[in-house]
Amino acid sequence: MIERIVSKFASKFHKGIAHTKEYYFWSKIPSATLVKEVNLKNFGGCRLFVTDINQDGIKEFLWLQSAGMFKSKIYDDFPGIKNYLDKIGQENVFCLTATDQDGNVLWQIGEPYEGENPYLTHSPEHLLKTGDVNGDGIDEILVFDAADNILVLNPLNGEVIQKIKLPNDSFSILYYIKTGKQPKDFILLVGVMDRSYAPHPYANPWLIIDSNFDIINSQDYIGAGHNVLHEDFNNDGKVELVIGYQLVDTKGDVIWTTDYWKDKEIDSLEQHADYIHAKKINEQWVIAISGSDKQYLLDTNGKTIWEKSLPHPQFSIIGCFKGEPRILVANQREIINSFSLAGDEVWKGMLPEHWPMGKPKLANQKRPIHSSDPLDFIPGKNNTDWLLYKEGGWPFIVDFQGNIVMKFPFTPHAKKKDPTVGFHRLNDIGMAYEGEIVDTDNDGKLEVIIYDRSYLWIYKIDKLNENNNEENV
Ligand SMILES: [Ca+2]
Ligand SMILES: [Ca+2]
Ligand SMILES: [Ca+2]
Ligand SMILES: [Ca+2]
Repeated sequence: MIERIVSKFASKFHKGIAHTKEYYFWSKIPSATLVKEVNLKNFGGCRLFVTDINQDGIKEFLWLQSAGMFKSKIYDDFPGIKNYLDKIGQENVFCLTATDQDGNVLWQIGEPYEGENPYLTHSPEHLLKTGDVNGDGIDEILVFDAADNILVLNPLNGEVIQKIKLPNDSFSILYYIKTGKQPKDFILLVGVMDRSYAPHPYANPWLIIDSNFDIINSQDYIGAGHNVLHEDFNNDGKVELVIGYQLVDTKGDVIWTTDYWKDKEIDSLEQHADYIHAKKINEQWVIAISGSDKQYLLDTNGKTIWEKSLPHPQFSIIGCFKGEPRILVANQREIINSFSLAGDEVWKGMLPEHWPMGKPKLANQKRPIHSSDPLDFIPGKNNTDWLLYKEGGWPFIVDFQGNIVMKFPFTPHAKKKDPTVGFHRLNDIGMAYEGEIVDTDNDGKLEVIIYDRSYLWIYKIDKLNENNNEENV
């Protein structure tokens, strides 16, 4: 009995020390400045898109409520997903609301979700893009509906001016890509985020749609995954696409396959490109690919500079730490690594979970977040860049070597109401926080927007560069 009491006391004592240490650690981290909090009422979305919809020089907010890739019936056979959808009675979630930066509604299409439990979503980040499709100089809004259409919307009032019918409901990635200077010189690249219909491998096929909204190509690509790049990678004045491990022209033809995967069989589920990022360093493109079981760094000709086996690299981004290029890799199930351009590991660690207002009760899994973009890039001055980290709860800013450099003050509205039905990934039911890096007030400096489905907070982060200046003096 006494032993039990002593052990209980010791456990409480250790927890107390850990809590005090954590409190002390965060108290030393500089704070961003909260400039605005906005109640999102019933229109708050799982994803925010920021764009100047009426071309008056002031950015507006587009709030999307959608099931993301789970809009496809292909997931109806997945027990965990089906179970949640059936329990809460979710179907056909689709609502897009345009607001000003104070949350005043400008227009809305669809009906706001009114269910008692949060709707389920996954990877809604590529569901909406903007681009001029009719040559009038104004960018239309292109967005997937809850079925198998892309809607083209008048950005001034949300009116549907075109409906592009897709072959099925598995498509949930969209890019608008300019291919030349004329109004008709653009393509829409449309892809599958995850599960595909037979006979296509995982995250395939990819469609190229021309300016007449005709599908001019449909093709499977090796290792296709959750995002693509479009840049002039070979300096010939034309845009190329990186889809999976292949460089592709804007007609869909393959220019190269990276040497590692040339003439080899790939397991498209276990080895696809989870995330692709590229950067020009000394006038040469380098392409970082997080490939599910390996991390790759490629040159612009598709040659592997280095590759490493890691515990499920999910996301990688190229940035700068004190003037040195760094490739930061976030692994899905374990650690984060930072590599030099040559492939030397310069840091390895785990960023902490951070729930200053308490962790939602149904968070029954350790680090239960698995998003396609766990970190947002914040370009810095003086050759140091930063990242907004969103996978550990309430976001914070880190540098490219895992140092925590800024925290965000929060209001009581940041505390989550516990849902009555749990889902294993907190962010899929809106129990985590999203972020966007945007110059909201056009002062030439970036702000951080943190949001959930109920509230938005805008922060000034100017102290980052100030602190950085001091460090370099
Ligand atoms: Ca505007
Ligand atoms: Ca237009
Ligand atoms: Ca090119
Ligand atoms: Ca600004």
